[in-house]
Amino acid sequence: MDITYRLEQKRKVLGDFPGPKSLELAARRATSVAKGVASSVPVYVADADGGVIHDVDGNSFIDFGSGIAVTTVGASDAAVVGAVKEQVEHFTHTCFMVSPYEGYVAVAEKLNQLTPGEHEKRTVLFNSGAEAVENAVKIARVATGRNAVVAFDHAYHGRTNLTMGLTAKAMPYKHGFGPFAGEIYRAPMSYPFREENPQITGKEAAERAILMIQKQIGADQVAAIIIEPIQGEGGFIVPADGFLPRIAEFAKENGIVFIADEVQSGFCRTGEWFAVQHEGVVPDLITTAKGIAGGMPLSAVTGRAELLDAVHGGGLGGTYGGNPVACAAALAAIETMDTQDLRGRAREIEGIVKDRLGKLREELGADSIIGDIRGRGGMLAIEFVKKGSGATTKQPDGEATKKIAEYCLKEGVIILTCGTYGNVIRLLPPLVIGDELLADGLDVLEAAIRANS
Ligand code: PLZ
Repeated sequence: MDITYRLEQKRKVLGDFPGPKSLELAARRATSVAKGVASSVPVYVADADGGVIHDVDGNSFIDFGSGIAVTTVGASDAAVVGAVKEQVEHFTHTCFMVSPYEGYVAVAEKLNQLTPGEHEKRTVLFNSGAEAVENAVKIARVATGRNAVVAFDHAYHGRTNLTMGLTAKAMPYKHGFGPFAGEIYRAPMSYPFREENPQITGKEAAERAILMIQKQIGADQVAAIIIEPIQGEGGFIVPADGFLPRIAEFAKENGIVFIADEVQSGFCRTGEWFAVQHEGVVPDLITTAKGIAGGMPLSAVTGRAELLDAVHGGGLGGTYGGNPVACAAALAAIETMDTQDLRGRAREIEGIVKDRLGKLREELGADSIIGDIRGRGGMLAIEFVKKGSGATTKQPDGEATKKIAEYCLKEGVIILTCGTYGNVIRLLPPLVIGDELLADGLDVLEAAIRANS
């Protein structure tokens, strides 16, 4: 990695925060912004670069969240900023459905080339992850002439009506927002840390899901199986080896479209371009967003040409889908990922973090609150359990998790939680974070875990 940062890569908290400027903005927000939108931190952003976020009162936070896995190349990568500036000076929008432009085509070519599989591919662009997921399901339904869609326990696929239905967790995502779309079925996931039988293999866990599909839906009724190769909001759950390949194989045997939702796990985050590549799985459709465009809103469905081209002309689209500024940003972000070898950097980060956390777990002993350390690349997590329950009941400790995140924030490290039981801390630093800053952030996290052990 050879990066010149614009902002000093240092953590700096000036006593108590939120400071006066953040408080003033919070007061304005209270009377202007809908209460339903929650923010993880109480400070307002002035600037962000590399691994730091500066607030309006002069504090500098270490960013372990990347705006939920988005700013993989940083929040103001020079190449992305340059490409965006260049594009806005020419045109900000024409609508690809009205008057098309090269950027859209170039992003489609890039995605077809980068996604797994040597088959002929096509891509369609949208704005958000949810929109991509929703369209992947539409495509699968048209291509198969079937209706049913299978999602998994702990899944997160978005907040629109169809994707809420696919998402597992009720509070806060679905509560009160129904009725949900029909023909959505939920299959059991492979969740190694919480399996009743810890010996169950990935293949066996897949057979458990397949049996449910066969008995409760009928394989020939299923248009698509959708899965996050590493579940994000659900708790950074990495299925046991062999689970994904068997599910993909079952889909293939039964004419079911296998959709990998790589909105969170894609674009170098896990140490490969896409997380399915760790197990050599080739999805029929792949949904991407977040990291794809260095923070600009862009998402995509990429996959087998015969599936995407099964949709009638005019059947896919949207006013802003594949916005030219977002496309320019995507091409630049992908270039940065390539030239800075951010896949390699993600693997380095995995090594550094797992080494530190592994040592801490050893030191704190088997009955500590650290239940599980897992993840790949720069998508890593710690699942916390009530002290002493780790070897037996594995009782989730959401309280301790919250306190650890709060401790980190107070010390100037932004850390996100997740998980069905709210007991997982996830680490999603920008992959361009430097070693020193990463180590400093981990020092804080370690202290936070010790203080709550
Ligand atoms: N699929 C796998 O992770 C977005 C959303 C957090 P959008 N995850 C973060 C929140 O509270 O809203 C996500 C994802 C996976 C789809 C989505 C949806 O992407 O861009 O938020 O629509």
